[in-house]
Amino acid sequence: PKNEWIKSWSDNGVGWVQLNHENKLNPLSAGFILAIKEAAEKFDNDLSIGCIVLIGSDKAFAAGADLKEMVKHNFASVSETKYIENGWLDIPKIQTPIIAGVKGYALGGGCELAMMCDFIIASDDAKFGQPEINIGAIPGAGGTQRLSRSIGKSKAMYAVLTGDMISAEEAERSGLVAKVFSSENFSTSLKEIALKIANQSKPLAKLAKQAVNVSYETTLEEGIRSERALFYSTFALDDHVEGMEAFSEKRKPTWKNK
Ligand code: CO8
Repeated sequence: PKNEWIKSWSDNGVGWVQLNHENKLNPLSAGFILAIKEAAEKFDNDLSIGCIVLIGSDKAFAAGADLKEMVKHNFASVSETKYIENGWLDIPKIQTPIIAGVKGYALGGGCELAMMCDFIIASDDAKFGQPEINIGAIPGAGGTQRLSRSIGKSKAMYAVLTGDMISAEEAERSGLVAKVFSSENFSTSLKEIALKIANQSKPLAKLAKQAVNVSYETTLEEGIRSERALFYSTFALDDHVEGMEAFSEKRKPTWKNK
């Protein structure tokens, strides 16, 4: 893992992971994605952390797979080295809420990495896209699947077949991005959102995340059954009792995180 390309720090229950490659476009090589995964998993295992945020540079969240590495691969080597299986598949398994904070480019693997997070907050200069078709490939780390589920078939097909970039404004309009902020307000607003989530009851936030994620993976009937089971399980938490009591006593809850 290329840990030297990661800057990570925690602040008031928020775990920050910054992609900090010397090339500000953050090309995602195999070693870099492993380091990103390790940094995120470290925060996921830290009980003081209630929200993880992935960010890049001012120029790019990440401009995709490291093309200087990818050019050396052939069919045998991508399967033998588990090019995608190593690292990429672990990021959606993070249980702590995880936000992608996107400034600049989020292209190819960079767009796929952002979509693996629970939601995306963008600066108004952000540019999303799956340009793989222009370099002799197609999206390979979930892009065709997550983009379709996020913005619908028509817009996903348009993006994947033209390779054109999607502006922050269009990304918000079509639901790829939860909120867009002007580049001056981006960092402060991202911090406020992360802090708000970090201050929720940690077990409740994880259950809520798990419940929403089921909607991606199964039928409506199965999803509703799963949601109900998770909802009933919240009644076993001290924080459920605290939330109910705080409401009747007209005060703010003090979460025990159990
Ligand atoms: N990988 C490696 N190096 C890159 C990459 C990249 N993805 N993107 C840019 N660079 C390098 C350039 O080669 C250049 O290096 P040098 O100075 O040595 O020539 C330097 O970064 C600066 O690049 P530009 O001069 O092009 O910078 P601009 O600001 O003019 O343009 C762009 C920025 C628009 C981002 C442009 O660089 C670009 O189009 N990059 C390629 C984007 C792309 O095609 N991404 C998709 C990659 S494919 C992919 O992600 C497949 C995903 C599959 C899963 C991932 C598995 C690991």
